[in-house]
Amino acid sequence: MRLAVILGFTALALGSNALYTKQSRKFPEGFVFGTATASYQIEGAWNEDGKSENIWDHITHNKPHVIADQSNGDITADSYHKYKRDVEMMRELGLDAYRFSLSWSRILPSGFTNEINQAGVDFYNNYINEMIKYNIQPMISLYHWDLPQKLQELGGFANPLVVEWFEDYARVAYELFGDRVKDWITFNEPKEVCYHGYGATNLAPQLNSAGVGDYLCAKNLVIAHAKAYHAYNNDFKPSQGGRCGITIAVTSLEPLTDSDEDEAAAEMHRQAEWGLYAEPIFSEQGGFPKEFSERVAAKSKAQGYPRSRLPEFTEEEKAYVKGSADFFGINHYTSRLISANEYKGEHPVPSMYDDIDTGEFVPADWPTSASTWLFQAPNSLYNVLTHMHKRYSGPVLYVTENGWSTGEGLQDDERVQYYRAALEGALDALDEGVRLEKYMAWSLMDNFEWMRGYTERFGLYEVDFTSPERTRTPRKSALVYKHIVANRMIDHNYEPASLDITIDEGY
Ligand code: GBH
Repeated sequence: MRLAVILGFTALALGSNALYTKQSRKFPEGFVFGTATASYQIEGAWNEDGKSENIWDHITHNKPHVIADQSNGDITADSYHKYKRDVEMMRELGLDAYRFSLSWSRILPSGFTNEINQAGVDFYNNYINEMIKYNIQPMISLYHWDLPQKLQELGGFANPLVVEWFEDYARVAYELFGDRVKDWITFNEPKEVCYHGYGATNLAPQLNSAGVGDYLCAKNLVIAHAKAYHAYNNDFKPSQGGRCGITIAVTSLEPLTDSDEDEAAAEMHRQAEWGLYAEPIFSEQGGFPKEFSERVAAKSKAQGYPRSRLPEFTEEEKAYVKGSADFFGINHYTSRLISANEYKGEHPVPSMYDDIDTGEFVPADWPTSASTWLFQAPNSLYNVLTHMHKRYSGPVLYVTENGWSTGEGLQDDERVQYYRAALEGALDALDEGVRLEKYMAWSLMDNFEWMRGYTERFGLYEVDFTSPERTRTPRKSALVYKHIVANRMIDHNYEPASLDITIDEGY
Protein backbone atom coordinates (compact mmCIF):
# COMPACT_ATOMS: atom_id res chain seq x y z
CA MET A 1 0.00 0.00 0.00
CA ARG A 2 2.65 2.50 1.04
CA LEU A 3 4.79 1.52 -1.88
CA ALA A 4 1.85 2.03 -4.22
CA VAL A 5 1.27 5.49 -2.79
CA ILE A 6 4.91 6.44 -3.23
CA LEU A 7 5.02 5.07 -6.76
CA GLY A 8 1.75 6.80 -7.59
CA PHE A 9 3.11 10.05 -6.22
CA THR A 10 6.35 9.71 -8.16
CA ALA A 11 4.49 9.05 -11.39
CA LEU A 12 2.31 12.06 -10.72
CA ALA A 13 5.25 14.28 -9.87
CA LEU A 14 7.16 13.28 -12.98
CA GLY A 15 4.09 13.68 -15.14
CA SER A 16 4.93 13.18 -18.76
CA ASN A 17 8.58 14.10 -18.45
CA ALA A 18 11.20 11.84 -19.92
CA LEU A 19 12.01 9.97 -16.71
CA TYR A 20 8.50 8.62 -16.50
CA THR A 21 9.09 5.92 -19.04
CA LYS A 22 6.03 4.32 -20.54
CA GLN A 23 7.46 0.92 -19.67
CA SER A 24 6.94 1.50 -15.98
CA ARG A 25 3.18 1.76 -16.37
CA LYS A 26 1.03 -1.12 -15.26
CA PHE A 27 -2.53 -2.00 -16.08
CA PRO A 28 -4.72 -1.35 -13.04
CA GLU A 29 -5.53 -3.97 -10.43
CA GLY A 30 -8.41 -6.11 -11.66
CA PHE A 31 -7.96 -5.23 -15.33
CA VAL A 32 -9.23 -8.16 -17.39
CA PHE A 33 -7.31 -9.58 -20.35
CA GLY A 34 -8.82 -12.08 -22.75
CA THR A 35 -9.23 -13.12 -26.34
CA ALA A 36 -12.32 -13.32 -28.54
CA THR A 37 -13.85 -15.63 -31.15
CA ALA A 38 -17.26 -16.23 -32.75
CA SER A 39 -19.35 -19.36 -33.22
CA TYR A 40 -19.50 -19.65 -37.01
CA GLN A 41 -15.83 -18.76 -37.31
CA ILE A 42 -14.52 -21.53 -35.01
CA GLU A 43 -17.07 -24.22 -34.17
CA GLY A 44 -17.62 -26.26 -37.32
CA ALA A 45 -20.04 -29.18 -36.76
CA TRP A 46 -22.43 -27.20 -38.92
CA ASN A 47 -25.09 -29.91 -39.09
CA GLU A 48 -24.23 -32.09 -36.10
CA ASP A 49 -26.41 -33.05 -33.15
CA GLY A 50 -29.49 -31.16 -34.23
CA LYS A 51 -28.04 -27.81 -35.26
CA SER A 52 -29.99 -26.23 -38.11
CA GLU A 53 -28.82 -24.11 -41.02
CA ASN A 54 -27.88 -20.48 -40.43
CA ILE A 55 -27.29 -17.71 -42.96
CA TRP A 56 -23.57 -18.48 -43.21
CA ASP A 57 -24.14 -22.18 -43.83
CA HIS A 58 -26.63 -21.08 -46.44
CA ILE A 59 -24.46 -18.59 -48.29
CA THR A 60 -21.28 -20.70 -48.22
CA HIS A 61 -23.13 -23.79 -49.49
CA ASN A 62 -25.26 -22.07 -52.09
CA LYS A 63 -22.92 -19.35 -53.32
CA PRO A 64 -19.39 -20.61 -52.59
CA HIS A 65 -17.98 -18.26 -55.23
CA VAL A 66 -18.62 -15.25 -52.99
CA ILE A 67 -16.00 -16.51 -50.51
CA ALA A 68 -12.40 -15.66 -51.50
CA ASP A 69 -11.21 -19.29 -51.41
CA GLN A 70 -14.65 -20.91 -51.85
CA SER A 71 -14.32 -22.26 -48.32
CA ASN A 72 -16.87 -22.46 -45.51
CA GLY A 73 -17.19 -22.97 -41.77
CA ASP A 74 -18.40 -26.58 -41.97
CA ILE A 75 -15.42 -27.71 -39.89
CA THR A 76 -13.19 -24.63 -39.56
CA ALA A 77 -11.16 -24.85 -36.29
CA ASP A 78 -13.52 -27.63 -35.09
CA SER A 79 -13.96 -26.12 -31.65
CA TYR A 80 -17.19 -28.07 -31.25
CA HIS A 81 -14.93 -31.09 -30.75
CA LYS A 82 -11.68 -29.40 -29.74
CA TYR A 83 -13.05 -27.09 -27.06
CA LYS A 84 -10.80 -28.54 -24.36
CA ARG A 85 -7.77 -27.61 -26.41
CA ASP A 86 -9.19 -24.07 -26.73
CA VAL A 87 -9.37 -23.78 -22.96
CA GLU A 88 -5.89 -25.23 -22.65
CA MET A 89 -4.67 -22.41 -24.91
CA MET A 90 -6.44 -19.86 -22.71
CA ARG A 91 -4.51 -21.33 -19.79
CA GLU A 92 -1.24 -21.24 -21.72
CA LEU A 93 -1.88 -17.54 -22.31
CA GLY A 94 -2.88 -16.99 -18.68
CA LEU A 95 -6.15 -15.32 -19.68
CA ASP A 96 -8.62 -13.84 -17.23
CA ALA A 97 -11.56 -14.01 -19.66
CA TYR A 98 -12.71 -15.39 -22.98
CA ARG A 99 -15.31 -13.92 -25.30
CA PHE A 100 -17.21 -16.26 -27.62
CA SER A 101 -20.62 -16.31 -29.25
CA LEU A 102 -23.56 -18.67 -29.18
CA SER A 103 -24.87 -20.21 -32.36
CA TRP A 104 -28.59 -19.40 -32.29
CA SER A 105 -29.45 -22.29 -34.63
CA ARG A 106 -27.50 -24.77 -32.51
CA ILE A 107 -29.58 -23.92 -29.44
CA LEU A 108 -32.91 -23.19 -31.16
CA PRO A 109 -33.05 -25.16 -34.41
CA SER A 110 -36.37 -23.64 -35.52
CA GLY A 111 -35.15 -20.17 -34.57
CA PHE A 112 -37.94 -20.08 -31.98
CA THR A 113 -38.07 -21.34 -28.43
CA ASN A 114 -40.52 -24.16 -29.09
CA GLU A 115 -37.64 -26.62 -29.12
CA ILE A 116 -34.35 -26.35 -27.25
CA ASN A 117 -31.59 -28.55 -28.64
CA GLN A 118 -30.05 -30.27 -25.62
CA ALA A 119 -26.89 -31.32 -27.45
CA GLY A 120 -26.18 -27.69 -28.32
CA VAL A 121 -26.81 -26.65 -24.73
CA ASP A 122 -24.49 -29.42 -23.52
CA PHE A 123 -21.71 -28.16 -25.77
CA TYR A 124 -21.89 -24.64 -24.36
CA ASN A 125 -22.18 -25.95 -20.80
CA ASN A 126 -19.05 -28.03 -21.31
CA TYR A 127 -17.16 -25.11 -22.85
CA ILE A 128 -18.21 -22.74 -20.05
CA ASN A 129 -17.55 -25.24 -17.26
CA GLU A 130 -14.10 -25.96 -18.62
CA MET A 131 -13.32 -22.21 -18.44
CA ILE A 132 -14.80 -21.80 -14.97
CA LYS A 133 -12.69 -24.72 -13.75
CA TYR A 134 -9.60 -22.64 -14.50
CA ASN A 135 -10.96 -19.28 -13.35
CA ILE A 136 -11.46 -17.94 -16.84
CA GLN A 137 -14.53 -15.66 -17.02
CA PRO A 138 -16.80 -16.47 -19.95
CA MET A 139 -18.16 -13.45 -21.88
CA ILE A 140 -20.95 -14.29 -24.31
CA SER A 141 -22.06 -12.55 -27.48
CA LEU A 142 -25.61 -13.64 -28.23
CA TYR A 143 -25.37 -12.70 -31.87
CA HIS A 144 -22.22 -12.72 -33.97
CA TRP A 145 -23.83 -12.78 -37.42
CA ASP A 146 -25.22 -16.34 -37.75
CA LEU A 147 -28.99 -15.91 -37.89
CA PRO A 148 -31.04 -19.11 -38.29
CA GLN A 149 -31.83 -19.34 -42.01
CA LYS A 150 -35.55 -19.84 -41.25
CA LEU A 151 -35.67 -16.43 -39.60
CA GLN A 152 -33.88 -14.87 -42.54
CA GLU A 153 -36.57 -16.26 -44.80
CA LEU A 154 -39.08 -14.36 -42.67
CA GLY A 155 -37.17 -11.15 -43.30
CA GLY A 156 -34.47 -11.34 -40.63
CA PHE A 157 -33.57 -7.93 -39.25
CA ALA A 158 -35.80 -6.16 -41.76
CA ASN A 159 -38.82 -7.65 -39.98
CA PRO A 160 -39.76 -5.74 -36.81
CA LEU A 161 -40.76 -9.07 -35.23
CA VAL A 162 -37.04 -9.85 -34.91
CA VAL A 163 -37.35 -7.87 -31.70
CA GLU A 164 -39.48 -10.63 -30.16
CA TRP A 165 -37.50 -13.48 -31.67
CA PHE A 166 -34.29 -12.08 -30.27
CA GLU A 167 -35.69 -11.40 -26.82
CA ASP A 168 -37.05 -14.95 -26.58
CA TYR A 169 -33.68 -16.38 -27.59
CA ALA A 170 -31.81 -14.09 -25.16
CA ARG A 171 -34.00 -15.20 -22.27
CA VAL A 172 -33.25 -18.84 -23.01
CA ALA A 173 -29.52 -18.09 -22.96
CA TYR A 174 -29.68 -16.11 -19.69
CA GLU A 175 -31.73 -18.89 -18.12
CA LEU A 176 -29.35 -21.63 -19.26
CA PHE A 177 -25.95 -20.02 -18.74
CA GLY A 178 -26.46 -16.89 -16.61
CA ASP A 179 -25.54 -18.62 -13.38
CA ARG A 180 -21.94 -18.72 -14.65
CA VAL A 181 -21.77 -16.03 -17.35
CA LYS A 182 -21.63 -12.46 -16.05
CA ASP A 183 -20.96 -10.49 -19.22
CA TRP A 184 -23.59 -10.51 -21.96
CA ILE A 185 -23.16 -8.81 -25.31
CA THR A 186 -26.41 -8.65 -27.26
CA PHE A 187 -25.02 -7.89 -30.72
CA ASN A 188 -21.61 -7.94 -32.27
CA GLU A 189 -21.14 -4.99 -34.63
CA PRO A 190 -24.59 -3.82 -35.72
CA LYS A 191 -23.22 -1.80 -38.62
CA GLU A 192 -21.64 -4.90 -40.07
CA VAL A 193 -24.93 -6.79 -39.70
CA CYS A 194 -27.04 -4.01 -41.19
CA TYR A 195 -24.86 -2.17 -43.67
CA HIS A 196 -22.72 -5.04 -44.94
CA GLY A 197 -25.52 -7.65 -44.80
CA TYR A 198 -28.64 -5.64 -45.77
CA GLY A 199 -27.27 -2.50 -47.40
CA ALA A 200 -24.47 -4.13 -49.42
CA THR A 201 -23.11 -7.56 -50.34
CA ASN A 202 -20.05 -7.71 -48.10
CA LEU A 203 -21.58 -10.19 -45.62
CA ALA A 204 -24.51 -12.63 -45.50
CA PRO A 205 -27.37 -12.31 -46.34
CA GLN A 206 -26.10 -9.97 -49.10
CA LEU A 207 -29.45 -8.22 -49.55
CA ASN A 208 -27.94 -5.17 -51.22
CA SER A 209 -30.91 -3.00 -50.28
CA ALA A 210 -28.67 0.04 -50.09
CA GLY A 211 -29.86 3.03 -48.07
CA VAL A 212 -33.15 1.30 -47.23
CA GLY A 213 -32.75 -2.23 -45.85
CA ASP A 214 -29.71 -1.24 -43.80
CA TYR A 215 -31.71 1.51 -42.07
CA LEU A 216 -34.71 -0.73 -41.34
CA CYS A 217 -32.29 -3.24 -39.87
CA ALA A 218 -30.65 -0.54 -37.77
CA LYS A 219 -33.83 0.45 -35.99
CA ASN A 220 -35.05 -3.11 -35.44
CA LEU A 221 -31.67 -4.24 -34.19
CA VAL A 222 -31.35 -1.38 -31.72
CA ILE A 223 -34.80 -2.10 -30.30
CA ALA A 224 -34.04 -5.85 -30.17
CA HIS A 225 -30.93 -4.98 -28.20
CA ALA A 226 -32.94 -2.85 -25.76
CA LYS A 227 -35.53 -5.63 -25.32
CA ALA A 228 -32.83 -8.15 -24.49
CA TYR A 229 -31.19 -5.64 -22.15
CA HIS A 230 -34.41 -4.96 -20.25
CA ALA A 231 -35.17 -8.67 -20.05
CA TYR A 232 -31.79 -9.21 -18.39
CA ASN A 233 -32.01 -6.13 -16.23
CA ASN A 234 -35.49 -6.85 -14.90
CA ASP A 235 -35.62 -10.62 -14.68
CA PHE A 236 -32.07 -11.96 -14.43
CA LYS A 237 -29.71 -9.33 -13.10
CA PRO A 238 -31.30 -9.28 -9.63
CA SER A 239 -30.43 -12.96 -9.09
CA GLN A 240 -27.48 -13.43 -11.47
CA GLY A 241 -25.72 -10.12 -10.88
CA GLY A 242 -24.05 -9.73 -14.28
CA ARG A 243 -23.92 -7.02 -16.90
CA CYS A 244 -25.46 -6.63 -20.34
CA GLY A 245 -24.12 -4.41 -23.10
CA ILE A 246 -23.53 -4.21 -26.83
CA THR A 247 -20.44 -4.30 -29.03
CA ILE A 248 -20.02 -1.71 -31.77
CA ALA A 249 -17.17 -1.57 -34.28
CA VAL A 250 -15.57 1.82 -33.94
CA THR A 251 -13.11 2.98 -36.55
CA SER A 252 -11.26 6.12 -35.53
CA LEU A 253 -12.56 8.80 -37.90
CA GLU A 254 -10.48 11.94 -37.73
CA PRO A 255 -10.70 15.02 -39.97
CA LEU A 256 -8.11 15.18 -42.76
CA THR A 257 -7.38 18.85 -41.98
CA ASP A 258 -8.37 21.08 -39.09
CA SER A 259 -10.89 22.97 -41.23
CA ASP A 260 -14.47 23.25 -39.91
CA GLU A 261 -15.68 21.55 -43.05
CA ASP A 262 -13.52 18.48 -42.50
CA GLU A 263 -14.46 18.33 -38.83
CA ALA A 264 -18.15 18.42 -39.79
CA ALA A 265 -17.53 15.74 -42.41
CA ALA A 266 -15.78 13.49 -39.87
CA GLU A 267 -18.68 13.97 -37.46
CA MET A 268 -21.22 13.09 -40.18
CA HIS A 269 -19.21 9.98 -40.96
CA ARG A 270 -19.09 8.96 -37.28
CA GLN A 271 -22.83 9.45 -36.87
CA ALA A 272 -23.51 7.08 -39.76
CA GLU A 273 -20.81 4.46 -39.21
CA TRP A 274 -21.36 3.78 -35.54
CA GLY A 275 -23.55 6.63 -34.32
CA LEU A 276 -26.70 4.97 -35.67
CA TYR A 277 -26.19 2.33 -32.99
CA ALA A 278 -24.31 4.17 -30.24
CA GLU A 279 -26.37 7.38 -30.07
CA PRO A 280 -29.79 5.80 -29.34
CA ILE A 281 -28.27 3.81 -26.46
CA PHE A 282 -25.53 6.03 -25.02
CA SER A 283 -26.38 9.67 -25.88
CA GLU A 284 -28.35 12.10 -23.72
CA GLN A 285 -30.97 12.95 -26.33
CA GLY A 286 -31.60 9.37 -27.57
CA GLY A 287 -32.78 8.35 -31.03
CA PHE A 288 -30.76 8.31 -34.23
CA PRO A 289 -28.02 10.95 -34.56
CA LYS A 290 -29.38 14.38 -35.38
CA GLU A 291 -27.37 15.73 -38.32
CA PHE A 292 -27.28 12.41 -40.10
CA SER A 293 -31.05 11.90 -39.66
CA GLU A 294 -31.67 15.35 -41.12
CA ARG A 295 -29.33 14.59 -44.01
CA VAL A 296 -31.09 11.31 -44.89
CA ALA A 297 -34.53 12.90 -44.53
CA ALA A 298 -33.58 15.71 -46.91
CA LYS A 299 -31.99 13.36 -49.45
CA SER A 300 -34.93 10.97 -49.29
CA LYS A 301 -37.30 13.83 -50.03
CA ALA A 302 -35.24 15.04 -52.96
CA GLN A 303 -35.12 11.46 -54.26
CA GLY A 304 -38.91 11.22 -54.25
CA TYR A 305 -39.45 8.97 -51.24
CA PRO A 306 -42.65 9.68 -49.31
CA ARG A 307 -40.77 9.56 -46.00
CA SER A 308 -37.18 9.35 -44.81
CA ARG A 309 -35.42 6.10 -45.67
CA LEU A 310 -34.09 6.25 -42.11
CA PRO A 311 -36.95 5.43 -39.74
CA GLU A 312 -37.52 7.52 -36.64
CA PHE A 313 -37.86 6.46 -33.04
CA THR A 314 -41.06 7.44 -31.22
CA GLU A 315 -40.51 9.32 -27.94
CA GLU A 316 -41.48 6.15 -26.11
CA GLU A 317 -38.95 4.09 -28.06
CA LYS A 318 -36.24 6.66 -27.44
CA ALA A 319 -36.82 6.48 -23.70
CA TYR A 320 -36.91 2.68 -23.78
CA VAL A 321 -33.58 2.41 -25.61
CA LYS A 322 -31.70 5.21 -23.84
CA GLY A 323 -29.29 3.91 -21.24
CA SER A 324 -29.90 0.26 -22.14
CA ALA A 325 -26.32 -0.93 -21.58
CA ASP A 326 -24.11 -1.63 -18.58
CA PHE A 327 -21.00 -1.30 -20.72
CA PHE A 328 -19.99 -0.17 -24.19
CA GLY A 329 -18.12 -2.92 -26.05
CA ILE A 330 -15.76 -1.52 -28.66
CA ASN A 331 -14.28 -3.53 -31.49
CA HIS A 332 -11.41 -1.47 -32.75
CA TYR A 333 -9.08 -2.17 -35.63
CA THR A 334 -8.21 0.86 -37.71
CA SER A 335 -8.62 4.53 -38.69
CA ARG A 336 -9.55 6.75 -41.62
CA LEU A 337 -9.00 10.45 -42.27
CA ILE A 338 -12.20 12.10 -43.43
CA SER A 339 -12.49 14.94 -45.90
CA ALA A 340 -15.48 17.08 -46.89
CA ASN A 341 -14.39 17.40 -50.52
CA GLU A 342 -11.38 15.22 -51.35
CA TYR A 343 -11.04 11.49 -51.99
CA LYS A 344 -14.73 10.89 -52.56
CA GLY A 345 -15.50 7.50 -54.05
CA GLU A 346 -18.38 6.38 -56.26
CA HIS A 347 -21.41 5.22 -54.29
CA PRO A 348 -24.79 3.86 -55.35
CA VAL A 349 -27.75 6.22 -54.99
CA PRO A 350 -29.35 5.82 -52.57
CA SER A 351 -26.87 4.28 -50.11
CA MET A 352 -25.44 5.04 -46.71
CA TYR A 353 -22.15 6.24 -48.19
CA ASP A 354 -23.97 8.49 -50.63
CA ASP A 355 -25.91 9.86 -47.67
CA ILE A 356 -22.69 10.45 -45.72
CA ASP A 357 -21.07 12.10 -48.75
CA THR A 358 -17.50 12.43 -47.49
CA GLY A 359 -14.10 11.24 -48.69
CA GLU A 360 -11.84 8.78 -46.87
CA PHE A 361 -8.07 8.87 -46.89
CA VAL A 362 -5.36 6.51 -45.66
CA PRO A 363 -1.82 7.97 -45.50
CA ALA A 364 0.81 5.93 -47.34
CA ASP A 365 2.93 5.53 -44.22
CA TRP A 366 0.33 3.60 -42.20
CA PRO A 367 1.50 -0.03 -42.09
CA THR A 368 -0.67 -2.41 -44.11
CA SER A 369 -1.99 -5.82 -43.04
CA ALA A 370 -3.20 -8.83 -45.02
CA SER A 371 -6.68 -7.22 -45.09
CA THR A 372 -7.48 -4.46 -47.59
CA TRP A 373 -9.30 -2.41 -44.95
CA LEU A 374 -6.86 -2.75 -42.06
CA PHE A 375 -4.05 -0.22 -41.52
CA GLN A 376 -2.14 0.64 -38.39
CA ALA A 377 -2.73 4.29 -37.58
CA PRO A 378 -0.96 6.17 -34.81
CA ASN A 379 -2.94 6.44 -31.54
CA SER A 380 -5.93 4.84 -33.08
CA LEU A 381 -7.23 2.92 -30.04
CA TYR A 382 -6.40 5.84 -27.76
CA ASN A 383 -8.42 8.20 -29.98
CA VAL A 384 -11.46 5.96 -29.95
CA LEU A 385 -11.41 5.31 -26.19
CA THR A 386 -11.03 8.97 -25.26
CA HIS A 387 -13.62 10.05 -27.84
CA MET A 388 -16.24 7.67 -26.40
CA HIS A 389 -15.34 8.62 -22.85
CA LYS A 390 -15.98 12.30 -23.54
CA ARG A 391 -18.88 11.91 -25.90
CA TYR A 392 -20.93 9.65 -23.62
CA SER A 393 -19.87 10.94 -20.18
CA GLY A 394 -17.58 8.13 -19.16
CA PRO A 395 -19.34 4.82 -19.72
CA VAL A 396 -17.69 1.56 -18.66
CA LEU A 397 -15.76 0.45 -21.74
CA TYR A 398 -14.62 -2.98 -22.83
CA VAL A 399 -12.42 -3.50 -25.85
CA THR A 400 -14.15 -6.63 -27.12
CA GLU A 401 -11.94 -7.04 -30.22
CA ASN A 402 -8.64 -5.65 -31.42
CA GLY A 403 -6.25 -7.37 -33.76
CA TRP A 404 -4.13 -7.58 -36.91
CA SER A 405 -4.10 -9.87 -39.94
CA THR A 406 -1.17 -11.62 -41.56
CA GLY A 407 -0.71 -14.60 -43.83
CA GLU A 408 0.35 -17.98 -42.48
CA GLY A 409 3.52 -18.17 -40.40
CA LEU A 410 4.54 -18.05 -36.76
CA GLN A 411 6.94 -15.11 -36.76
CA ASP A 412 4.34 -12.37 -36.70
CA ASP A 413 6.37 -9.34 -35.65
CA GLU A 414 3.84 -6.96 -37.23
CA ARG A 415 1.09 -8.34 -35.01
CA VAL A 416 3.36 -8.00 -31.97
CA GLN A 417 4.06 -4.41 -32.90
CA TYR A 418 0.35 -3.69 -33.46
CA TYR A 419 -0.69 -5.10 -30.08
CA ARG A 420 2.03 -3.27 -28.20
CA ALA A 421 1.06 0.03 -29.81
CA ALA A 422 -2.66 -0.52 -29.19
CA LEU A 423 -2.10 -1.45 -25.56
CA GLU A 424 0.12 1.62 -25.03
CA GLY A 425 -2.88 3.59 -26.30
CA ALA A 426 -5.10 1.82 -23.78
CA LEU A 427 -2.68 2.78 -20.99
CA ASP A 428 -2.65 6.40 -22.20
CA ALA A 429 -6.45 6.42 -22.13
CA LEU A 430 -6.49 4.86 -18.65
CA ASP A 431 -4.10 7.59 -17.47
CA GLU A 432 -6.74 10.11 -18.55
CA GLY A 433 -9.46 8.45 -16.53
CA VAL A 434 -11.15 6.44 -19.27
CA ARG A 435 -13.09 3.61 -17.60
CA LEU A 436 -11.68 0.77 -19.66
CA GLU A 437 -12.06 -2.47 -17.70
CA LYS A 438 -11.46 -5.33 -20.14
CA TYR A 439 -9.47 -6.01 -23.29
CA MET A 440 -10.06 -8.94 -25.65
CA ALA A 441 -7.58 -9.64 -28.42
CA TRP A 442 -9.01 -10.86 -31.74
CA SER A 443 -8.38 -13.67 -32.01
CA LEU A 444 -7.43 -16.65 -29.88
CA MET A 445 -6.72 -18.55 -33.08
CA ASP A 446 -7.07 -18.41 -36.85
CA ASN A 447 -10.62 -18.92 -38.03
CA PHE A 448 -13.04 -18.58 -40.92
CA GLU A 449 -12.67 -14.94 -41.87
CA TRP A 450 -16.12 -14.49 -43.50
CA MET A 451 -15.84 -13.42 -47.16
CA ARG A 452 -12.05 -13.82 -46.97
CA GLY A 453 -12.32 -17.50 -46.01
CA TYR A 454 -8.98 -18.75 -44.67
CA THR A 455 -6.88 -16.30 -46.69
CA GLU A 456 -6.34 -13.88 -43.79
CA ARG A 457 -5.18 -14.91 -40.34
CA PHE A 458 -5.96 -13.06 -37.10
CA GLY A 459 -4.89 -15.70 -34.57
CA LEU A 460 -2.45 -15.57 -31.69
CA TYR A 461 -2.38 -19.29 -32.46
CA GLU A 462 -2.04 -20.55 -36.00
CA VAL A 463 -4.50 -23.28 -36.97
CA ASP A 464 -3.54 -25.94 -39.49
CA PHE A 465 -6.78 -26.26 -41.43
CA THR A 466 -5.39 -29.16 -43.45
CA SER A 467 -4.83 -31.45 -40.45
CA PRO A 468 -7.74 -33.48 -39.10
CA GLU A 469 -6.65 -32.41 -35.63
CA ARG A 470 -6.82 -28.74 -36.61
CA THR A 471 -3.51 -28.40 -34.77
CA ARG A 472 -3.09 -25.06 -33.01
CA THR A 473 0.44 -23.63 -32.67
CA PRO A 474 1.35 -20.43 -30.81
CA ARG A 475 2.74 -17.55 -32.83
CA LYS A 476 5.29 -15.15 -31.44
CA SER A 477 2.41 -12.78 -30.63
CA ALA A 478 0.93 -15.44 -28.32
CA LEU A 479 4.10 -15.44 -26.22
CA VAL A 480 4.25 -11.67 -26.17
CA TYR A 481 0.59 -11.37 -25.17
CA LYS A 482 1.16 -13.96 -22.46
CA HIS A 483 4.05 -11.89 -21.13
CA ILE A 484 1.92 -8.73 -21.08
CA VAL A 485 -0.92 -10.51 -19.30
CA ALA A 486 1.39 -12.08 -16.73
CA ASN A 487 3.27 -8.86 -15.96
CA ARG A 488 0.39 -6.44 -16.45
CA MET A 489 2.71 -4.22 -18.44
CA ILE A 490 4.22 -3.92 -21.90
CA ASP A 491 7.89 -4.73 -22.10
CA HIS A 492 8.99 -3.56 -25.55
CA ASN A 493 12.30 -5.35 -25.18
CA TYR A 494 10.85 -8.76 -24.41
CA GLU A 495 11.85 -11.37 -26.99
CA PRO A 496 10.56 -14.88 -26.38
CA ALA A 497 13.46 -17.34 -26.27
CA SER A 498 11.45 -19.86 -28.25
CA LEU A 499 7.88 -20.42 -29.37
CA ASP A 500 7.34 -23.10 -26.74
CA ILE A 501 4.41 -22.30 -24.53
CA THR A 502 3.44 -24.01 -21.30
CA ILE A 503 0.80 -23.55 -18.65
CA ASP A 504 2.17 -21.50 -15.77
CA GLU A 505 1.68 -22.47 -12.16
CA GLY A 506 -1.78 -21.49 -11.03
CA TYR A 507 -3.54 -21.91 -14.36
C1 GBH B 1 -14.53 -7.97 -36.92
O1 GBH B 1 -15.12 -6.93 -37.65
C2 GBH B 1 -15.50 -9.11 -36.74
O2 GBH B 1 -16.28 -8.93 -35.57
C3 GBH B 1 -14.83 -10.46 -36.67
O3 GBH B 1 -15.78 -11.47 -36.79
C4 GBH B 1 -13.76 -10.55 -37.75
O4 GBH B 1 -13.15 -11.80 -37.78
C5 GBH B 1 -12.75 -9.47 -37.49
O5 GBH B 1 -13.38 -8.25 -37.60
C6 GBH B 1 -11.59 -9.46 -38.48
O6 GBH B 1 -12.03 -9.12 -39.76
O7 GBH B 1 -14.03 -5.84 -47.12
O8 GBH B 1 -14.27 -3.48 -47.43
O9 GBH B 1 -16.22 -4.85 -47.18
C7 GBH B 1 -14.29 -5.81 -37.91
C8 GBH B 1 -14.97 -4.82 -38.81
C9 GBH B 1 -16.21 -4.80 -40.82
C10 GBH B 1 -13.89 -5.10 -40.90
C11 GBH B 1 -16.35 -5.33 -42.23
C12 GBH B 1 -14.01 -5.61 -42.33
C13 GBH B 1 -15.27 -5.45 -44.36
C14 GBH B 1 -14.73 -4.33 -45.17
N1 GBH B 1 -15.07 -5.36 -40.16
N2 GBH B 1 -15.15 -5.01 -42.97
S1 GBH B 1 -14.85 -4.64 -46.85
